[in-house]
Amino acid sequence: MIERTSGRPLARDAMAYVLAGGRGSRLMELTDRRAKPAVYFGGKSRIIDFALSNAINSGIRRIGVATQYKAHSLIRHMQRGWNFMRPERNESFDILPASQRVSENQWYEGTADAVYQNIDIIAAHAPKYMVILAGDHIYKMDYELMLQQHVNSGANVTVGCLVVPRMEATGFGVMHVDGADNITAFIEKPKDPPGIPGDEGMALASMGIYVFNTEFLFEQLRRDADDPASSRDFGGDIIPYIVKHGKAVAHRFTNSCIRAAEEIEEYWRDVGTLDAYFEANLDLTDTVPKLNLYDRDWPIWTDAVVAAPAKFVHDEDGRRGFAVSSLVSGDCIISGSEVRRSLLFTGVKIGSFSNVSEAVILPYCNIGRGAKLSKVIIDSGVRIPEGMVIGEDPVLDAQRFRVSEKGVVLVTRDMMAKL
Ligand code: ADQ
Ligand code: ADP
Repeated sequence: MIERTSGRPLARDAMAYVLAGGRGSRLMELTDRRAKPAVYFGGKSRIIDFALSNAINSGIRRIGVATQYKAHSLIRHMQRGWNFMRPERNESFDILPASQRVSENQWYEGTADAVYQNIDIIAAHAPKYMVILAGDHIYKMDYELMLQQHVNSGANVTVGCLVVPRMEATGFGVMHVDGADNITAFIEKPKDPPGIPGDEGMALASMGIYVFNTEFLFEQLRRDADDPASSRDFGGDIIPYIVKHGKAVAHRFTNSCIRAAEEIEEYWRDVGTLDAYFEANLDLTDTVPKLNLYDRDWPIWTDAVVAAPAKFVHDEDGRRGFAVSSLVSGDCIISGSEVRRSLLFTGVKIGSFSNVSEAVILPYCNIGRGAKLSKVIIDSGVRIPEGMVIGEDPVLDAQRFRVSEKGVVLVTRDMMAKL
């Protein structure tokens, strides 16, 4: 862990640019109606709140968010929850849907194009540094430390990276570094990822987050736009080019992840699949989770809806309603039923005689009397009929709902409507 140096934070001269256009198709029907960054996470947040909170908590006050795929839910969330920047203090929050600003018939082609098409808007804010972020990862990180390394090393680009098991690195940009963490090679999503010399079982993977000097970034984006062979992607085109022709430096996540209660939170998850999403949510039900949502020094901001307090009541027969090892949001009512190791988002109502365990239940769901749920993800607004059992019979579940590789059952309103 590197300590921050004193003086004016570099973050005040930076703009965070969050790429939030991807669908996240491995989340299946959970991203049928919303982009992956808009998917609910952790009891009351959405996935994008983590990158945005990191930016705010790092001291960044200019933020742009590029949206594309099914952006309505995401845009609504940001308008409600993230609209507190003050232009008179040189702060800004720009939502930048792919809006064919450069050419009449062009959506964002790749991640680099999602920045290129908004160069004029970024230039108007005149940031000295650009912090390019992915809107779909769960982690807590102080970008000021990455900016400091970027300036001190004189790099053209600084790439956030983490160490992952080599065979899990096929979905990442994988790099080699020298003794000073200069990146000497970068391969996007290799089929056979190269290991770390001396530690062949592991690989150094890009987190898909980058720091640039703004002028240098613009030069690269313009050069890339003139290259007909480019796919307009940071990981596929821009970063490999700079590694070859300039100075690219790796920034290790371990150096800037957040210290909470004297523990370093070296926690980063892509939550790209239903199983990873389910497990990362359930991680939070541990007595001492690896990701601390209760750290007042590094809060995860979100759209705070007006909601009545969560309530736990006896049913008419005196049966206790309770939840244990669970996160329960506002507007929830648990009546005469048991909830264990679960996350109930805003407005979930659970009827008597129900038994809920290992469940991620998104906002405004109704669980009917006597229902039995285990190992489930219930999408927002679903009504589970009285007495329905989910999570006990994999064959029946697979006929009615989506079952993940590890046996987690996803239930959506559309699936329920077809029963
Ligand atoms: P991927 O994970 O494949 O690789 P990619 O699909 O390029 O990521 O998306 C990166 C981010 O950009 C996501 O947040 C996504 O929502 C957003 N996005 C994708 N297409 C977009 C578009 N057209 N417009 C706007 N936003 C868009 C990247 C890097 C790898 C790195 C991993 C780490 O390329 O090198 O290892 O991230 O997860
Ligand atoms: P997302 O879940 O991504 O926001 P939707 O608009 O499909 O996208 O989900 C919201 C669901 O929750 C809808 O069924 C909607 O009726 C319900 N909902 C949202 N806000 C409220 C609210 N304040 N009170 C009651 N129901 C709500």
